[in-house]
Amino acid sequence: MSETYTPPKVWTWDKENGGKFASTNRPIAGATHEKVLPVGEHPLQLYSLATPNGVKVTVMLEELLAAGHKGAEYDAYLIRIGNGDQFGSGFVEINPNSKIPALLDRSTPTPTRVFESGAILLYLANKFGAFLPKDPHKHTEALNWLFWQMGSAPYLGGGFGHFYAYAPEKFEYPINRFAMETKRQMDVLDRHLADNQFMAGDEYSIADMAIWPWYGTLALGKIYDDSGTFLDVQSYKHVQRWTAEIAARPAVKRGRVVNRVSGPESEQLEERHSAADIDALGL
Ligand SMILES: N[C@@H](CCC(=O)N[C@@H](CS)C(=O)NCC(=O)O)C(=O)O
Repeated sequence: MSETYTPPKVWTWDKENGGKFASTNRPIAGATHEKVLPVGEHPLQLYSLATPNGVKVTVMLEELLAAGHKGAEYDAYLIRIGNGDQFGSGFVEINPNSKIPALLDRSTPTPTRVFESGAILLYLANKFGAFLPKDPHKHTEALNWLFWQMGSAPYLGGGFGHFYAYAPEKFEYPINRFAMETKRQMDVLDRHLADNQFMAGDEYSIADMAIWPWYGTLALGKIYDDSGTFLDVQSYKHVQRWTAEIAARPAVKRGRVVNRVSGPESEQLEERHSAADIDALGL
């Protein structure tokens, strides 16, 4: 138990004691096996899974396509992180950090690898000149909130979500600490969204696409068991208004099903190679 634990002088790896992700978590980086990644016909190759970090990118790609950017056509291949696909040699070449999502742009003179979901959103926004306001003030505001998400969500996911839903036991101290921080973050969003339609003001941007899959899903009560009740997410009225508005966007409905292999079957699409793959679900 944590109250009686005294850290040894030097930490060693106890393979049995990692909770739900014990089989994939390791204290070392690099590939565990040789595996060439599949490549489709489109300029953009995405290797991902429909977790909140993965959904950010498929929503952006679907938004770009909906806005008429044909160069945003993509093949989305499934990376099963529970099976350790992120440690295959081909994946590690694209993302040395072994985390989804990872993107390869084959339309550049030499292929461009992009990893970290925030970097991918920014890369695509710059490449297509879309979903990042041009006005300098709004542009900076979008980046403020994009980077806010990248720094904040690990406390929601790796902190609160891990200890509330995944850790092998319910430990009061970390659940309290991270519930407090998650509620503080929801209040930050709620106050901002009281005065702003979207994160960067009146323009929908990559900041909304980054934040919605995490905090919108939390607001909808669709993540971490009964965390919606535990954190009283209904009380964040402005977050609720923004969450519903974004959830209703056709591109969001399309993007969130790509590389999804859990939940209702009608919302699952293992791989995406054309618009027709998503159309077939009849969303
Ligand atoms: N900061 C990264 C986080 C990515 C991340 O944590 N991905 C998770 C899934 S949501 C993952 O691939 N985990 C596999 C592992 O940790 O081995 C990003 O935003 O892209």
